[in-house]
Order: sequence, then structure tokens, then C-alpha cells
Amino acid sequence: HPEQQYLDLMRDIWERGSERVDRTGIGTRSVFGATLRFDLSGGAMPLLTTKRVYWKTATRELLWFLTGDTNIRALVLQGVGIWNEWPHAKYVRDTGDEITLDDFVQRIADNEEFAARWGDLGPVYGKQWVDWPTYRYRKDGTYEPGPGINQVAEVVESLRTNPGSRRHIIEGWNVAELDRMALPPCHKTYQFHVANGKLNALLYQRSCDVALGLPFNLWSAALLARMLAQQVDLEPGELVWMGGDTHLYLNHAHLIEEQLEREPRGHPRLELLRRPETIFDYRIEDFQVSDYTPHGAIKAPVAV
Ligand code: UFP
Repeated sequence: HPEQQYLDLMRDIWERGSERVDRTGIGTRSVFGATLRFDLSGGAMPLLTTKRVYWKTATRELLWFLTGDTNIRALVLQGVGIWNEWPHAKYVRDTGDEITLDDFVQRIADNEEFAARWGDLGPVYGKQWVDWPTYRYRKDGTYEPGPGINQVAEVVESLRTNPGSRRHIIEGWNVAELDRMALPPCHKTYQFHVANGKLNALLYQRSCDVALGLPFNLWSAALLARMLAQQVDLEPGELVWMGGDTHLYLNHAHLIEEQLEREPRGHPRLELLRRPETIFDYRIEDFQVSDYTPHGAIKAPVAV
């Protein structure tokens, strides 16, 4: 079963990873450099079955990236809470107001002005993907802002007009803007490759929380590949995932031990119910998953 790769990686890190102190202070076991490969043909998706993965949440996040939005409000209004901890922590830090996470999120939902002031994550994925900032240099060496670059639209275009290119890349790691981001991009580089009428995708992830982050990251990368393939009339090929610092948090022991006891179940597939006009026109209703009867969800705290 393709999911066995994920479980093997998890076991390997848990048994052999080097224990180290990390930014969050929680501590991890970590390996450096890991690869997973998934065949996406026939609609197969790397959707974990050894615990329930909320693929609609991950899908809403991906669609939100594609709008270029970086404010959590649009996610909050759809009931998606995955980015809430960061703005909340910043709000408490900056204002000294010890508001609870739930109350903070309610205020983001209720109050547009408050959301504009405190809900923004800085120039994270969405901004870099569809509006990477540019500069126009004047003769005297000074510069002014130029038009943003829509990397996603450019990749669609290059896949259509120059499929053999080795430059089909979507990059999140804008070095000059890292310090303004709530979190520097983890799934930072996507590359695409066309061979034999199939679209292959590669994700390089610099830092990976294997228990909580990776199930989402695999789904989203495969989803992006499927949407692109549909838009450029190619069949889905392979998804290659590569991790840099690939780790498990020490406070996820219960999740890891439980999940490693479980057997993969069935082969989930994704159907795209509609072919939207462009890569930016997909809606949540366009995605239908079948053969998904996972083991139960396992809750664990996310490291902020
Ligand atoms: N992380 C992921 N995937 C994501 C995401 C975050 O695994 O999509 F946004 C995890 C990786 C790491 C932490 O545990 O979040 C980011 O911390 P750092 O920036 O110190 O690597």
C-alpha cells in the first residue's frame, strides 16, 4: 500500500531520529532528507487512511492561496482554523490583551476592521504565488515597485506552450520578505514535469511536521497537481515529495504510537466534477473523494 511509505518514515524518525531542541521549545526527533513517491494515475491520492485527514480543510486552504489572500478572515468564515494560532499569538504579544483563541477568532469573524488589522499573516504563500513583488530600476539605480508576478498563471502557460521546460516552478521562499511572514513557507518549492502525456509534480518542503503537517501537505500538493493537469489537458503522473528537516514532535507520542498500530484501508480517489475556466476558478464543490473509509482522527497539539 502506498501509505506504507508514510508509516515507514514515521517509524524511522521515531526510532532513529536525532533528538534536538527546536524553535518551538517542544523538542523533536528529526531526520534530514527524505523522499516519498505517489502514483496519481487513475485518480489515486496520497490521502492517509490510518487516521482521518480533513481534506476539505486542506482544499479550502489551497483555494485560498490561489486567491492571493493572506488574511485568515476568509478561512475563519469557512470554519477553517489552521492558521489562527499565529495571528492570535502576535495579537497577545503586541497588545498584552490576554484574549482567548476562541474569542480572538470570533472577533476576526465579526469585525472586518479588526481582521484587517490583526488577521493578516504577512506576505505568505498566496501573495508570493500569485503576486510576487517586482522592482523597476530607474537609470539612477533607485527603484519603484513593478507589477507582481503570477507564478501559478505562468506555470499554466509554460506547461501549455513549452511542456519540455525544466523551469515549471512555483516558489514561496521570497528571501527579502521572510521577516514579514507569520511563518516562512514550509512547502516552499513546487516543480512540474511533463513526460508521456503525464504531469509529474515535485514538492520540496524545508521543514516538515510529519504527524500533523505532512498529511495535509501531501494532499494539497497532489491536489494542485491534479488541478494543473486538468487545466493543461494532461493525465496526472507521479507526486514526488522531498523533505529537509523531517521531524516528529515529542508531544505527539500518543498519536504516533496509535497510528503505527493501524493498517492502511482502501485506496481513496479524487474526482474533479467540473473543468473550471482557469486554475483560479475552482470551488470546494468541484472535488469529490471516493473510497475513503479511514481510521478515526487523532488529535494532537500543533507547535506554534
Ligand atoms: N509545518 C508543516 N507543514 C506546513 C506548515 C508547517 O509541516 O505546511 F505550515 C510545520 C513544520 C515545522 C513548523 O514543525 O510547522 C514550522 O516551524 P519552522 O519554521 O521552525 O520550521
